[in-house]
Amino acid sequence: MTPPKTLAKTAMEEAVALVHAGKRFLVSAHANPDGDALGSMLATAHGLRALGKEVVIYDRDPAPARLRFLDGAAAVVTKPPAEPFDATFVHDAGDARLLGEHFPPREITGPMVVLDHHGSSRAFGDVVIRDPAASAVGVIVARFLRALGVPLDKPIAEALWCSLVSDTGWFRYSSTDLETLELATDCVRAGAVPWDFARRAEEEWPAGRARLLALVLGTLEVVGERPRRIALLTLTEDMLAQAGAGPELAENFVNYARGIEGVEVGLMLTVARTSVRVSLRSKGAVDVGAVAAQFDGGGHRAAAGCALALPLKAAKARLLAAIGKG
Ligand SMILES: [Mn+2]
Repeated sequence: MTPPKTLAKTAMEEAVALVHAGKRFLVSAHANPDGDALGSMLATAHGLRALGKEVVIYDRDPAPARLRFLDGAAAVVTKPPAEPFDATFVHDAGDARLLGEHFPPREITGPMVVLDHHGSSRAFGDVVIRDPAASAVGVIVARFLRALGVPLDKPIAEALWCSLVSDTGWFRYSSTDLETLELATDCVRAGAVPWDFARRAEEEWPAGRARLLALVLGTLEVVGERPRRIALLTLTEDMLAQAGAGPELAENFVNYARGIEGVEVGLMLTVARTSVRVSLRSKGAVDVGAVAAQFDGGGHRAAAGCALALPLKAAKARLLAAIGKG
């Protein structure tokens, strides 16, 4: 039996219709954009411009310095735009709070289209294209651009490549699937050069990152018994000052904690004045997204984040208890 035809449009069709109906669009992503947020929003922006649309890219924070070589990355504006748009495309955010406190109001944004791959309990947006199985938001943007009939050119391919490698850990996490690898092939075919990107994004760190890593690794604690061990790293403001580094240089340090034999969950705790920011990484047995959600944070099964308004010692105890039960 053929299923009954419905008149309801899919979210993808609604998003495509908004593009065709409009002229001027806002493109955005979560604050402190990472490689997936930046790459996916740049790819959407390039795709909309290829269709002759006017695009403003806004984020609360600028592109990370190491990714500013990407076409369009330096043009991300951090001052909230004040002129109205026909629609707004938001990337990699399952919670409107992640967009930052100054995100433009509805009168400015127009209808909000959310392209995201987080399982979200705080969903927002008028049109939501969500796929928690997508390895990166770039995969969803590629589907969107295909639906719009925009071919991959070199700037789009480089932006999507950035998104893919950032969220799959260079194609090694469990989310890496055929669609990811086929899209990666398409990106290379369209002009993305893997070593060019890797060299500029990952082989040109300021020396302060190495100095900071040395200090942070000195804090390593491993607790619990195999195969349910938990490894913790701690980053303090003193360490940043001593290393002459900003907190953005600590990106992915948490992977050193997870990458220890017998460890199931790696944590990095960044101590601020009144709270502790936590990055959580799991090898798969523990759902750290659910752990982070207990503390009003979020993320994925294998990678998540949250903040606890507690002193370091108390924050550690709460986290270890939550993971023990997880
Ligand atoms: Mn992402």
